[in-house]
Amino acid sequence: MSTIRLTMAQAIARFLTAQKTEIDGQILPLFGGVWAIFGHGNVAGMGEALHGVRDRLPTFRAHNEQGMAHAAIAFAKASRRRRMMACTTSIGPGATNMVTAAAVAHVNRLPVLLLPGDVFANRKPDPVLQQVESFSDGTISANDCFKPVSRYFDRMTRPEQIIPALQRAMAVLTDPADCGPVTLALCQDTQAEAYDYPESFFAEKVWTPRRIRPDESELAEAANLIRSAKKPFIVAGGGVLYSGAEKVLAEFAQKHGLFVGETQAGKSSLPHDHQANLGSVGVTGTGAANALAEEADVVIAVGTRLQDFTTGSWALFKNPNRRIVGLNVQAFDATKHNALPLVSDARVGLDELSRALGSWKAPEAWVAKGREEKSRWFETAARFTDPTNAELPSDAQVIGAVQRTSSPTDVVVCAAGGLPGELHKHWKASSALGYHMEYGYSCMGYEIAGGLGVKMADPSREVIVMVGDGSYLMMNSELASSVMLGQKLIVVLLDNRGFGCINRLQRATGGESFNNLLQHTNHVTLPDIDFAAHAASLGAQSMKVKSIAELEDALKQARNADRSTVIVIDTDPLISTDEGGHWWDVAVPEVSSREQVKTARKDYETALAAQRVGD
Ligand SMILES: Cc1ncc(C[n+]2csc(CCOP(=O)(O)OP(=O)(O)O)c2C)c(N)n1
Ligand SMILES: [Mg+2]
Repeated sequence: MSTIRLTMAQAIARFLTAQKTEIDGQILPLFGGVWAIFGHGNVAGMGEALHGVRDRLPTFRAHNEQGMAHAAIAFAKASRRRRMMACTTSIGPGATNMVTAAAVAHVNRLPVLLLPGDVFANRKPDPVLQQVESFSDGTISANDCFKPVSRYFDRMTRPEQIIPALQRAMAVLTDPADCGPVTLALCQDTQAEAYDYPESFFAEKVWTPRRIRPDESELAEAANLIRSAKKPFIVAGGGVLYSGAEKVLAEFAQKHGLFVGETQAGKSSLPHDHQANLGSVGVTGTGAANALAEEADVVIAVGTRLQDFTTGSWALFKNPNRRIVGLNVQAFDATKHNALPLVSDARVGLDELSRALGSWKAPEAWVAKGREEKSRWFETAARFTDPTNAELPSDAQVIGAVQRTSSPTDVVVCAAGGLPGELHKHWKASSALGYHMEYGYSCMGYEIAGGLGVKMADPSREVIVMVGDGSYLMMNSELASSVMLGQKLIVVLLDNRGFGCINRLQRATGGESFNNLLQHTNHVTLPDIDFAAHAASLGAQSMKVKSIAELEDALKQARNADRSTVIVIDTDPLISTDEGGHWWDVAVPEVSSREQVKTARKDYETALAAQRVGD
């Protein structure tokens, strides 16, 4: 067996360069690059190794470990999980800064390879700078925080351990059902230690996605159930996009007379104007999709985790005889809420299901209802996004302006605040992956870093990041990275001077406006934050606009700009779209001295009665 003597860090770098993926017949590196912020925990080991492969595997310097991991996660999502990135950090704060991002990847089922530095395996210099010392357990380090938010976790204390560990890492990262974050904690001394690695370990490997085919009896049962349906309805989740099932879904819906509601992760599965697409479903759903969801007797849930925003906290699907077909690669999801599981890749599963259904079609009366609901919703929705002269426009009116100046291939990126709900209802996605919403973890601060990852995944598409003032203030530093890397973003920053959506939620649950909008906080001076000046200081172009008309002009200019551009607009914190949507379970206090809370509690108890448990 021929071997090559490398440090463990060099072996990791070399191994990563050998992993390939095939996309549309083209062989590409599986890893689009490595994000790195160095410290004593990785600069000598991983730093030296990454420098050695920089012509084959680029290293990108970020400003915040959470931000760089967000970029990596967004890159994987925008690449339909067919490409990914790695992230290396120092030990201690550099590592734990990345834990929240690990949770983002874990919840959203997105592959990312996290390589935090760790304490010395030989423990000779203990405690090293930034070491978290447990009084009771010598094996614990700061990196144990990654365990609950990693699909696979391992700690490298000997250089040869990386051989099985990387093989297991690849198995997880490329598995459509199990994929998510992999954390390999790299002890600092082990990174620098040499070993005679077998050459075969570094052989090129091309990964192609495994398409899980349905089990025959599950398929037959699902087809039987669907054939019995009078009011069938499809919920399309992120799995549709990851499997590349958009075309098959469109054909399936058309052939069998079915309508589709899209989840946040599933939005853009069908073009907005496809006859079967009723738009968003759930808490932030369109009136059309929710009207059908409420009555549906068979819900075909494709590639969705069925989180509360999709199921209206499990009160949306109101038909007492309703059954669910869970078409999912992951049995954990396929069997949720007593669903009839159809464990399968979305594309293959829909294709085979269609064959099994033959010429079966949903009853004409139900199809007619879907058509009517759709045209009614689009008339209703238009008035929320139409142009306005209002001094403080709503989020929806800003969305309208962005939509009017956008092109069909643009990607809109968002994650938290009031915008996700408004975008889910109103954004008209024309092409697959044109809507990139991180709404599994809805992590404030994902937006700009995520936008950067989306742009790196497909630089040919214009990436428009829509972000609230709260999210922007929480994390904006990868804006500087986007300028440095020449990866242009258009950022539309909606400044409503605080946490608008949580203030509205607080009021809706009977609370007093408290600690959300800046004006309702403990303060000596209310800051008048100049976001345009802030963005300019990070190297971006920026401007503040005073109206929707000015916004549209600025957006057109931004499209021609050669670097990231931030457009700031003041918005109304109190308005959101009051049409469509569904109840969401947010627990209201059982006792309170506030009359408003008592009233809200009564309404809450009434709403809870519609929540289904166990079926
Ligand atoms: C990291 C993180 N912390 C807290 C929250 C809870 N949260 C959700 S939206 C929100 C306010 C967002 O403010 P902003 O970005 O200005 O959007 P707005 O609500 O004003 O539309 C908060 C605090 C969260 N989603 N993520
Ligand atoms: Mg805000």
